[in-house]
Amino acid sequence: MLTLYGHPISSYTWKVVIALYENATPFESITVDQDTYPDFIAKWPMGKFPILLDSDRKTMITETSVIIEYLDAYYPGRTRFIPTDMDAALEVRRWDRVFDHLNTTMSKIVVDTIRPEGQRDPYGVEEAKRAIRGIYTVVEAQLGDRAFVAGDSFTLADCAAGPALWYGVRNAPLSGGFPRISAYLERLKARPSFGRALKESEPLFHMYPGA
Ligand SMILES: N[C@@H](CCC(=O)N[C@@H](CS)C(=O)NCC(=O)O)C(=O)O
Repeated sequence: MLTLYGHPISSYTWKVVIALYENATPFESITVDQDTYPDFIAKWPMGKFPILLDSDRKTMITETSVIIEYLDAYYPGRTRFIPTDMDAALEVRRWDRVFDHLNTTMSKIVVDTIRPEGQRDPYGVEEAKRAIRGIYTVVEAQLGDRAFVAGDSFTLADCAAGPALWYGVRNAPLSGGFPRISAYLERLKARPSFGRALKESEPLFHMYPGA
């Protein structure tokens, strides 16, 4: 039995949930909230979610990229997240890293909006926006006429891309530029796995800062 500790509006949780939905992999979901936090933090004092517990294999996996590689290895399905060819696998991992940079950088902008007055960091926010523009530039060039970011099939990198871009464009808008990113995000949203994750987040979306 797989158990995922996460949160319905957390971008990194979406990344893993997308991978689980891709292959209809059964799992139990535990929302990290006031009630479950003590149990979660005891398991993973770093406090970063999601984390995945596998009771059959008596193991706990953390870090979303590793969780998805784990699913690909031990719970494989129709969608394979890491290509078997080494060069292709490196490309997938590389773009996964780029989108995790986007995800983490974007969250600096979000967190700044909920900081107490006097403790905001306008310089850090500008720096984050500059970094995100650089990420958009490399992603736009990479997409070319590819259907997915690392080629013709949906992989780990696309699991990372959907949530990072979805939140990214809300906090650092594409502003009419980056047409390939815009079209790519629409393709990702139309994918049933991501569409389902988005739909399920709706009841709690009011919790998102600035929603
Ligand atoms: N590198 C981590 C990042 C996970 C992460 O930052 N998750 C956010 C939620 S979307 C989180 O735990 N935020 C709470 C915190 O940083 O205290 C991963 O890929 O799993």
